[in-house]
Amino acid sequence: MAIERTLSIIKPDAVAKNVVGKIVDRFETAGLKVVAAKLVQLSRAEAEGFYAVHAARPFFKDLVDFMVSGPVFVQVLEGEGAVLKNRDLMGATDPKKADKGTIRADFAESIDANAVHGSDSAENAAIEIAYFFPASQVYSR
Ligand code: IDP
Repeated sequence: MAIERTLSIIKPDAVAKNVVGKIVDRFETAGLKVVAAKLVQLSRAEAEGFYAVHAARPFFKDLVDFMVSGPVFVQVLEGEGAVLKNRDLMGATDPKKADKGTIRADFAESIDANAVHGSDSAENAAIEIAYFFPASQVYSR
């Protein structure tokens, strides 16, 4: 399988719960490497831009309100099949439906406050990574 990169965001609920390290440990244990990372307070415009694909959805305002409610930990993960591997580690969008042992099953409260974001395709990963990090701040290793 090809070496890929994916964008991961540890959302405000998980940052507030002080489980950033525990979540990063899941990625590292699964063989993914952190090749860029920062803690950032998103502006409304940044959150709206990031989730623009969901702008017409009924939950859009709640989603943006939540994403600006506190700092998020944004990182680029690199490794074999990183996009799918991250999605498997995250679990289903609704933590009630997420498989046991996944990040959302273990750390998320609800479909709104669901601990993590992960790119859903290699194409979207490239767009999402560029949204947060210039190429010079991604350190392949
Ligand atoms: P994903 O994060 O698992 O890829 P998406 O369908 O891309 O899920 O939705 C983006 C985010 O929007 C979700 O992580 C969740 O926080 C929020 N969301 C999705 N569906 C709903 C919903 O039905 N109600 C409330 N929030 C939702």
